[in-house]
Amino acid sequence: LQKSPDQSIQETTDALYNGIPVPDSESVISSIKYHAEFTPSFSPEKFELPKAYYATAESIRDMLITNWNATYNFHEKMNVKQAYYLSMEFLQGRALLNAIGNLELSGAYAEALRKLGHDLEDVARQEPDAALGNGGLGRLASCFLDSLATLNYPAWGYGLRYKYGLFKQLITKDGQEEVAENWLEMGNPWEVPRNDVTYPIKFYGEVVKGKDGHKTWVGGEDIIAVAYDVPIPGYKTKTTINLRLWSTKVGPENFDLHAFNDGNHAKAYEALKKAEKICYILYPGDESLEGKTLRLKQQYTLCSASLQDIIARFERRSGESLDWNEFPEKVAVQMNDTHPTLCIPELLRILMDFKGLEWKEAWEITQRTVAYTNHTVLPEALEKWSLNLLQELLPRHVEIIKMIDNELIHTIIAEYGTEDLELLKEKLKQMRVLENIELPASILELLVKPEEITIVDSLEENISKEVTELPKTENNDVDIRAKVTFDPDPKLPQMVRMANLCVVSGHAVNGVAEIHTEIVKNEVFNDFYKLWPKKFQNKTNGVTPRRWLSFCNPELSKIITKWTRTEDWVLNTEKLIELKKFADDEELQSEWRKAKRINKERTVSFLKEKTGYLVTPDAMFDVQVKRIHEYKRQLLNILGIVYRYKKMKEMKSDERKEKYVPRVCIFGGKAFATYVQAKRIVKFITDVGATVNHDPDIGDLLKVVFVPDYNVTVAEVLIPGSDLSQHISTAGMEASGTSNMKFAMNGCIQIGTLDGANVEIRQEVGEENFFLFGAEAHEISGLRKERSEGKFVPDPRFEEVKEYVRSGVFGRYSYDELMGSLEGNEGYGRADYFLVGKDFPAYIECQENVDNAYRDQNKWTKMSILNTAGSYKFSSDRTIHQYARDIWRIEPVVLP
Ligand code: B1H
Repeated sequence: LQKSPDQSIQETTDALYNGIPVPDSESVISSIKYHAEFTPSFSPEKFELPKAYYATAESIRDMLITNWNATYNFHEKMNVKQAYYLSMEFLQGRALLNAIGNLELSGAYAEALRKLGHDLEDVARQEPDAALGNGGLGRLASCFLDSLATLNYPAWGYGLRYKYGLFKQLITKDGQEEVAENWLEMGNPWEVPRNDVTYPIKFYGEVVKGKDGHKTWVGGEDIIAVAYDVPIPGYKTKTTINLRLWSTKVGPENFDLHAFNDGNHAKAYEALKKAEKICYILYPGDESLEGKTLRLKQQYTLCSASLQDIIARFERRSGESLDWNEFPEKVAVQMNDTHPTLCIPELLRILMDFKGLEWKEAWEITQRTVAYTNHTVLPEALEKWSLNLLQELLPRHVEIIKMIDNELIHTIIAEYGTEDLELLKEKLKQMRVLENIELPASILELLVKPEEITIVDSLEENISKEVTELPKTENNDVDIRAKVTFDPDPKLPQMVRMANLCVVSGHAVNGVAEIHTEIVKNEVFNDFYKLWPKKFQNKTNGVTPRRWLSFCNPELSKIITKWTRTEDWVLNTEKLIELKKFADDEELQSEWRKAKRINKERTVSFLKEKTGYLVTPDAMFDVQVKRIHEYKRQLLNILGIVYRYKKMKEMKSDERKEKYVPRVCIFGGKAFATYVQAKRIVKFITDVGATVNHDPDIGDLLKVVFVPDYNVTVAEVLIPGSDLSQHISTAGMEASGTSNMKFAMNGCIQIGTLDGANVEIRQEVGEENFFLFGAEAHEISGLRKERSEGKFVPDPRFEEVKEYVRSGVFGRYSYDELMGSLEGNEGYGRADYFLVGKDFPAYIECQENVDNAYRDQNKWTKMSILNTAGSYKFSSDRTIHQYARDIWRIEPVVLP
């Protein structure tokens, strides 16, 4: 009997919902056919790949929706405490194979599509990469969502639905070129617009004070945020959580019909354009930010819409028994870096101005609700906003931020006392939320005798009556005031420090790897750490073993399952430790090598397709893929390659082959469009490749390939197919890194510095299975000082390699700036701030050790196995359990 498509969808979803083993390929076929016919976005005659993709995705989405609704309803009914992960970035990548994999329907879908004339892999390749993020920070958010769903935690993600995600990178003869990528062009089968979930968002305007002292923010620009929901399925569970992305539009009242009727179309659409612009594009800065109005509008849109939504849900779930003091018992808000900081004043504003709470109560509730994750200690990445810009755009929030600053000032005074005014002044200067802004008069009143005060403040309401009425004294006023406060420097901008705001307001502050958290506690936020030591925690990052091992590396996964005798490792990565026992087993080693070989062959075809270069899988694949940044030191890598090339050229053919292991050096990563130095590095790498790859003396001994447009999907191919991966940042500068974890899981050995999570990876996989080199974090400032004092003596090999580059071997492009940046040459920037010269000799020597280790394939394979075994700790499941237990205090909820 032929089932109607509706029937089969129902059966499929029922089966899933009731935990009945998987639907068969026949019901999958009906559901795909149904969508091909009844969810039309393509012409009816054909069933070609794009259409097959959409129909397949829609058929999967049907199943997700059933679980998604069930999850939502159950959470609603149980009224459990829920965590909300607020992030300006979610780097989701492709969803189809992930969803099919999490639902354990790979077999059924592959078979169904085969019967329909297509290959599942080909169909999956039709999906654009959802790149609503820049790099590690955004990808971490996406891994967290996968773990939250998998572990049945009641949690949601909140973000923005950018029309254009991260730019697409083209590599031309001039280096990197950026083009916009319209990932939504063909429609997005994974999102559900919720036209009934909208919130008003205001910008500009002014604050008016009613007779009762009640503040209202009026006037300005009004727009509307609309929810788009994306289902996030867990692995082997019905739990399907929600990623809510906001888009922006205007209400009909904002369309100027009069202007339109008068023929002034530009004016008619003005408000509309302004609103839509907000979610137009992801800011492509990684670890740096320009203080632009549009970015601030984006941040506020995320915070305001999400908080209004969370509060509405809390009120609805509370019903009759609404009690605002219960809010932190039901809601945990996690801020992914400082980008969503505005949710702090926004929560306070709603509680005070709309729910009628007093400051003290609202402040306490807010502190118990929000927590902050720090992802970087690079000074240029610590977000600050101009007070003027904030004042103009969000006047009420600035009042509230000043109140928070005031609370902090009181805490600082209580801590340091008023005896040593110089010390106090210093601490206030460093710790306040507001930078370069006069102390409120009410504070001055506390610090000095009334007759010594000059009134200086702007914050009218903080000046108590007694103080304003004090006679101003002539003698010594200014001097005494200068002791306790500091005059704002009119030449310097007045700023709001978002990280300080987060640290004061959050009940928890966490770093993302042990060494990073130590730096956060002992350096960057040391003053705050001394005030509130218990607030500070470490939560070492993790990655989802579903996407980053099970699905991207089926070859290796099969072997792991065979030798650990269970598929359990996908959920309990501790099971990977079992592999240690067999690290010397010849049979496992041979299977392991075969799997790596298959993955490398896949990389070979991929590189051929994307770059035209044909490389041999017999060579060692040496990979560095990440955003291009000076601190990540792609320059150290490429200079090491250049040195190797130079030495090879100086040798006779036989000698060369004797000394060097054949290598394919693979680079990938995007440079921020206006980061000139990073773009020079991209150009340099491609130039080296162009020379080396065509050098007949060298042949397969050395190849240098820059893979264009590195993204999640590219990573899923490159990581399983690499032998060696590089994580070589200047120590102390990479907060964690997460690709290092993915490489370890996939049995790649690392060459790296003692930085970020490398430290913990090395601990887990064993020192002998990690190639370590370079200066350590505690040495860096001393080394920089030494350098600036002209005491650093560079290794002759470093001088040699720079000279070689300058001689023009790699073409006519001027490398003076790039090489100059590595020297104490004022004209070219920072006198090797990232210590490439210092670490260069250690690096090339370490690379020789790598060669030697690789020659012994049994040894290498053992190291590879031990890397996978030791990677168990770096599952984001572990990380999420720790956040849930130590910060959010939420419990898993398993659907009945
Ligand atoms: C990380 C960022 C970041 N840290 C500003 N900070 C951005 C800063 O658009 N912006 O303005 C975007 C991103 N990203 C990364 O976070 C760290 O560098 C990695 O070391 C870390 O692994 C990752 C996740 O914690």
